[in-house]
Amino acid sequence: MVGRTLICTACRASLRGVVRLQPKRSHATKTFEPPVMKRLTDVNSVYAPKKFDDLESTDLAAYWDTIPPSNEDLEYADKIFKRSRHSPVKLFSAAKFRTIPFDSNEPEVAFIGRSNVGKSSIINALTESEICYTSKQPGKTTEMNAFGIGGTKGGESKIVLLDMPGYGKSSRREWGVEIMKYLQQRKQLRRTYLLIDSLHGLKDTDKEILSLFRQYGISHQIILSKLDRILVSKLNKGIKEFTHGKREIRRSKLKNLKKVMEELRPIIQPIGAAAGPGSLGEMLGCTTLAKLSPPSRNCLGISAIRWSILQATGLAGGFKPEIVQSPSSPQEPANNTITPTFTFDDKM
Ligand SMILES: Nc1nc2c(ncn2[C@@H]2O[C@H](COP(=O)(O)OP(=O)(O)O)[C@@H](O)[C@H]2O)c(=O)[nH]1
Ligand SMILES: [Mg+2]
Repeated sequence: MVGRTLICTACRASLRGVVRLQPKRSHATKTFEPPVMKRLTDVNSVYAPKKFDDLESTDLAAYWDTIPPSNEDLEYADKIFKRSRHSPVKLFSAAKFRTIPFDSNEPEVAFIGRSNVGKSSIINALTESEICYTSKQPGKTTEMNAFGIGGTKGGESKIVLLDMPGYGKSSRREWGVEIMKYLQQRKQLRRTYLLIDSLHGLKDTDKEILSLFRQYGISHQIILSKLDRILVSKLNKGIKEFTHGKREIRRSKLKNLKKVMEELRPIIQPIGAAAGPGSLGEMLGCTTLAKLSPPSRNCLGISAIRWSILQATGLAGGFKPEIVQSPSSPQEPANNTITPTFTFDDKM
């Protein structure tokens, strides 16, 4: 009873006209909102886990030197990669660089990384298909496999995705030789995506390949794969809950992912001209185990990778490259180069 004043009912009734002891009940239920409660709600929405469907493009990626894609950009990218009767299509498999068809016109992007890092699974997720063979056992992809996407009836594919044999466990030396030939000499190659397992981080072999990229000026970007492994609360136990349960990610896990990316940045973008051109200042992350709700059903982070591929191949924003045909041989593009339809004269 300490601190409380007791007032008899009669006095209370007479006092009500002079001092408002308590808000009228009808008034209280309609408009009275305790300010403290409101603040708590705000705090909760800031700290509450993020639902898969509420994730923003910057949640699973770092855009240090580039502009994050808008929702319209991501929708556009999803449309280009939409599965159809003509997309994806398998174009070729080659164990040797010299056996790859040299006269193709489509821009290419390649996926490389250690065995089992998830290269084939990412291509399947990008193409909404099972076109690539995936396996728990490392070393199962033994050739360079090319898949075309965005094709139409009677029209060739817009972009070619290359699934490469992995390095590291169960890999073979000659695969590395052929892959390096492809990366150094393929004129159609626009960007190489190096996959890093988000849980294991950069291994020595990854660092070696990064230094080769810089040495030979090969345009490259990092993708952190298997994000589920660092976004779940309890590894293994939490994975089912993550993919099929609440389908949400704790804010602390998202913050930790940003930290992982920041720590990798000085290694993938070493400072100094002598180091050579580093990775693109944009790091993407994805997991092929967790999907958005229908109708999208995209794996987490996949749309951002699609948008990045469109940018790498010059297909973002409706840019249409024109293939310059050599007059002497109409079958072959001159120098295999793609030239934009751009003119310097001012006649409009
Ligand atoms: N936890 C987890 N496992 C994955 C993910 N993507 C692929 N895997 C598994 O990793 C293994 C290797 O995948 P694969 O795509 O064949 O790797 P590749 O050797 O780099 O082509 C397979 O057992 C996949 O099911 C992912 O996002 N999260
Ligand atoms: Mg594979």
